[in-house]
Amino acid sequence: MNHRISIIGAPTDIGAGVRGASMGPEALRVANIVPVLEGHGLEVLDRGNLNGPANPWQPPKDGYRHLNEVVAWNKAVHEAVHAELALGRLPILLGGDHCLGLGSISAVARHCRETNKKLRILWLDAHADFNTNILTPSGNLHGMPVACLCGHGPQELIEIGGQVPAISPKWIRQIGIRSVDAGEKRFVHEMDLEVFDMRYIDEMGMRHAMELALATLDINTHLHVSFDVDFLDPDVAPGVGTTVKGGPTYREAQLCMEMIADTGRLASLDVMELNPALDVRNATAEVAVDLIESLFGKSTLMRK
Ligand code: 6HN
Ligand code: MN
Ligand code: MN
Ligand code: MN
Repeated sequence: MNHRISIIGAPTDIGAGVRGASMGPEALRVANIVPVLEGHGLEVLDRGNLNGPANPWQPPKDGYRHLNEVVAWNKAVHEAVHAELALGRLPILLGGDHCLGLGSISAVARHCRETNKKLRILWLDAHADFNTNILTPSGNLHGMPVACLCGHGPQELIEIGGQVPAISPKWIRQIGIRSVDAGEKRFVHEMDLEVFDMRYIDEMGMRHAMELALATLDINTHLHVSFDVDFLDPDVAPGVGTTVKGGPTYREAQLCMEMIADTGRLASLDVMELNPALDVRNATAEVAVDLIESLFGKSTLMRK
């Protein structure tokens, strides 16, 4: 794995339905994300925070809330993430809400085109984030980034990566899903997304789900993890805007991260939707940092 890490903060809640994810980057820094990663022998550069428009807190227009502002933030994220990849570094995007996964992953996809890499995306989330302006019950763009990446969304957003669609649905594996809107569910099936939902994890276990999600990686694969903190059970991680009961336990989440680490293929990461305004003494930020530590190789004594 690349040992040169760049942290990029994107302090906005522009795509969310609840305010507060804009404070996520600072809460993750307070929870020691930088020294924790340095403690594992990684070289960490904190690039500071990106800038973008304020949240005007307006109702949706044509099924999209704050579309212009979401485009501006995603352009900033796209350029920042791509710049770090071009320098040969491993970017960690600290959100911010999950609409920014579009900017981040479109940058990763562009980098993979430029360097002839295969791309595999693990989408760890309670939600599929596969809505469109027609299907959405909320108009919130953090419910739409996966659809946008697959080419279904407003032109100014889907074209940010320079190629439409930015990715193929075949490159994604979704894990932990347990809240999908009715129209969104039909669209997930229509596009044939590979989803390891909570029912699957209950029946088959996290280990089997991850074995399948990580199958067919090879030496030429760029592995991107988009970690929506609401992936976790709310008992473990209350500090998110859209909690959904019945998520992975602390140990299941650790196993998920450890199995990703074991592949040695992790090459970029998003840590999204942490909402310090809803957290309890920064506990969710600390759990997120703990899991990120496992993602970068912390393991129990049984392994070297
Ligand atoms: N997230 N499916 C709901 C919506 O409004 O589209 C919730 C989306 C949540 C998005 O947590 O990143
Ligand atoms: Mn440690
Ligand atoms: Mn999400
Ligand atoms: Mn979510």
